[in-house]
Amino acid sequence: MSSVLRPAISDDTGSDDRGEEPNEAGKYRPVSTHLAIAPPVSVVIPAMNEAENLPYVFKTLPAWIHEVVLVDGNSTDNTVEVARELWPDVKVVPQRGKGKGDALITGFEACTGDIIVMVDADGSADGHEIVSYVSALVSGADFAKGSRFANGGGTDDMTPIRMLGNRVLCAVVNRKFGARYTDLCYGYNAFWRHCLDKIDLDCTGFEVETLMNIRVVKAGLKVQEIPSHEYLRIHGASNLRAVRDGLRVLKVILKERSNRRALRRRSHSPMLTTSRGEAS
Ligand SMILES: Nc1nc2c(ncn2[C@@H]2O[C@H](COP(=O)(O)OP(=O)(O)OP(=O)(O)O)[C@@H](O)[C@H]2O)c(=O)[nH]1
Ligand SMILES: [Mg+2]
Repeated sequence: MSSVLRPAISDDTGSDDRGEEPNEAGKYRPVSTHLAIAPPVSVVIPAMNEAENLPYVFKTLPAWIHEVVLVDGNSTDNTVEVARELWPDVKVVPQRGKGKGDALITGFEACTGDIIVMVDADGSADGHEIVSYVSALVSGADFAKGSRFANGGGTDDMTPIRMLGNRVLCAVVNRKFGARYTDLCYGYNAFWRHCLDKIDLDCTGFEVETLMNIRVVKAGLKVQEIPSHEYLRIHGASNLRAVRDGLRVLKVILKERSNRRALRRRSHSPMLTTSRGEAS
């Protein structure tokens, strides 16, 4: 049996169904009558004027998650009030700068869980899928990457132009970075917190998911794709602009590629030595 998946606590005394002592069992969050999970799971929700959609988002979040961190992008509707009403323990973090990337980076810093799940606030993501992401992580993956195009996934929310752009950019990333992704620009992903140290995120906009997907490959992390269904945004308009944001994604790909080349050149060039033969 895995060291992190254990039978759930079966009675009020806290002893599990093997009669073990409660001190250890108490750390596990019951998922079902036969399954519990040990690592605390934080859910980060970037939200900008999503008050009308939040009821649909929170409704699907599992009760066993450790915390919800909502990053508010200076909403002018009552996003924050609605979030507090729906999830009284929600941790609301005001955004420092602008853009979804900035919001996510801010949210990740505020998380206290070992596992972090990114969920959009427009009602397009089904929180019931979180258990699939978490299962992949506790089974050995570092990064569980949602995919609308892996077998079992789907989308109701992509225009043909966005689908084409995503496919082309995904092919470029696969070719240039040796990945085997079926999706590139998707906001539903999960990872162990330690990944953040290895990918050192530094971007502001919708290119954030692409940057993460490239850097996890460059860092040699173990990535597993999770089939996911993207539903239609329920209320309001998308903040994404296909051409503007597509170009930002392309720019990130090219920049990461040239960084990689520069690194390779540096590691292949003979070490410079001083006149006394010391490495400089
Ligand atoms: N805090 C914050 N959240 C943002 C910002 N921009 C977008 N978001 C949130 O990021 C999530 C994804 O944004 P969407 O506008 O739905 O973009 P998308 O999912 O790529 O596009 P659609 O599929 O058309 O909905 C939503 O929850 C937005 O509220 C921002 O600048 N700040
Ligand atoms: Mg959306």
